[in-house]
Amino acid sequence: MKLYIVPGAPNARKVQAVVKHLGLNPEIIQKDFFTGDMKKEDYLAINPNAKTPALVDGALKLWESEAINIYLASEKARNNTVFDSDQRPDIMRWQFWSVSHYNRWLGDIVWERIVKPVYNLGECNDDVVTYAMEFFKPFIHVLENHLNGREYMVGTQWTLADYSIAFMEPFIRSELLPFNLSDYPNVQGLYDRMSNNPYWEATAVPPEKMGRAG
Ligand SMILES: N[C@@H](CCC(=O)N[C@@H](CS)C(=O)NCC(=O)O)C(=O)O
Repeated sequence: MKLYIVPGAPNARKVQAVVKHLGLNPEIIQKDFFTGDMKKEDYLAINPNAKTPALVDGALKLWESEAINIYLASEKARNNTVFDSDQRPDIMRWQFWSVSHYNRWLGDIVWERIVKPVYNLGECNDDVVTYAMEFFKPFIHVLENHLNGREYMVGTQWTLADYSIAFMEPFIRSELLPFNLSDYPNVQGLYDRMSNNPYWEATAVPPEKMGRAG
């Protein structure tokens, strides 16, 4: 198996951490975020969206981080708990909620307020941030309430749902964001636990290597 990643990129780390959690050992191929590497023809044949992560397993070319995590946990690892069969409906519910609601808007906010200015990719569009915040706020309240009295999104151990929700962990405490995480102590607790999750920690890269292949 080959796993294509951009070093430090949150969606790629989400899959890399699950790979480690499952004890899998695919060949890791680094793509560069800044040089148009993902727009080259050979990579577009793997992922026409020019994004990472992507997985190649024999004839299968799979993109979308959540789909890759489901594939790895259900097809490539035995006896794992991250995609426990009894809890699958609940785990998948939070994966879809993450993609379509929570991280859908948080991603826009992080992109405008942090990634663009910090990596010289253009000016922050504050209209986008205001619009995204209106949608994001009710969802972070849902998450705060859900995590009341819980350490994990589902059940009593790490599942794909936690990786799906908390993969913006490196950005979430930034002062550039238009909200304060400490206003949501239960959500903060999940990110704090994720930052100490050994599989997640093992996928971190130093700031100067973020996005750079090699
Ligand atoms: N929905 C996709 C998102 C993938 C994505 O946006 N990846 C980023 C890195 S975190 C990327 O490759 N961006 C390159 C670009 O947009 O040019 C997934 O979950 O796999």
